Amino acid sequence: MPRGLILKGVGGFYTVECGSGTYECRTRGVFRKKGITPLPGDFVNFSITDESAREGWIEEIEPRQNFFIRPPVANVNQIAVVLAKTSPEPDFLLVDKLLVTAEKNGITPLIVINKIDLIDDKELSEVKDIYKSTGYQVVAISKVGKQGYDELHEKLKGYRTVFAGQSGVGKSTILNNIMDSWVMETGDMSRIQRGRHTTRHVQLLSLDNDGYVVDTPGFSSMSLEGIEYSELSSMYPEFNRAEGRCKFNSCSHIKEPGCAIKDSVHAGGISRIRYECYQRLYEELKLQYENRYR
Ligand SMILES: Nc1nc2c(ncn2[C@@H]2O[C@H](COP(=O)(O)OP(=O)(O)OP(=O)(O)O)[C@@H](O)[C@H]2O)c(=O)[nH]1
Ligand SMILES: [Mg+2]
Ligand SMILES: [Zn+2]
Repeated sequence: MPRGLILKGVGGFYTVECGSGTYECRTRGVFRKKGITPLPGDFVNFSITDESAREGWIEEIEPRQNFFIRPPVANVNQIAVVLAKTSPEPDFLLVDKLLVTAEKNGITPLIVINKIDLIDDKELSEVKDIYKSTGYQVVAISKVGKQGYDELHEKLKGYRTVFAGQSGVGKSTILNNIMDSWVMETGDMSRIQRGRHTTRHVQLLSLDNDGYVVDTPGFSSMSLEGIEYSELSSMYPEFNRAEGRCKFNSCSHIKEPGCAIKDSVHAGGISRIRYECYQRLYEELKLQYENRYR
């Protein structure tokens, strides 16, 4: 039975990509009975019912490495967190929520600084410095002259990447530019809609370098799910390196004396913005925990 990857699902039909192109597949009632809905990003085994019409049935869904509810997509292994230094003003807390979610799910984060045509080198360095000690990959890009896009294309190679971030940072613009240059011809390729309040189907776009990309609509807020406040610091990679040197073993890096994290913030090793987001998320998660039985 051929194995393929679901690119999208619309009205009970799933576009399944395999080595020889795409097939439009329906699903067996048995999935519905089990309460399983196939998602874009699912790897499936399918049977071909009509080769010339390229139609088939999805027979099996492979176990998922992970899945998101919003956007509904499975098996993502990279999150491109898009931000801009200006227009809109960056929401660093949202950026950290996305980065922490990536860490929690074992997904590689990629930081994409967009709209660099609107800022100078000094401002760009300021943003880069925030994430320097995280060790995360950073690319700086602009739609003007497609600056940095080749480097971005390179970073997408071999990954299934979901683009996420605040509304207006330019995710759809980036996806459209990527589509113009690097998307494989698979069926209908309607352009990604811009602006707010546009409903559309989540779709994996197949790149020419074994990469896949998914756009998401922006959001103004997001809550962290399934993370304990006590494990938050382990999701800040730059904290992990300094952690052993805190005076108290159980240091939460909030109020304790002799905290190596706070020392590092003062010395400029760890970014103050990252630390302040940590503090806010810690308090938020602690409150969630304390109210868990209410
Ligand atoms: N100056 C400049 N403007 C950009 C750049 N990229 C995107 N924009 C503009 O930013 C605005 C928002 O872009 P979108 O691509 O719709 O942003 P989005 O992140 O998809 O927004 P949502 O779908 O609401 O989440 C548009 O007017 C774009 O033209 C860039 O590199 N430079
Ligand atoms: Mg958009
Ligand atoms: Zn500490």
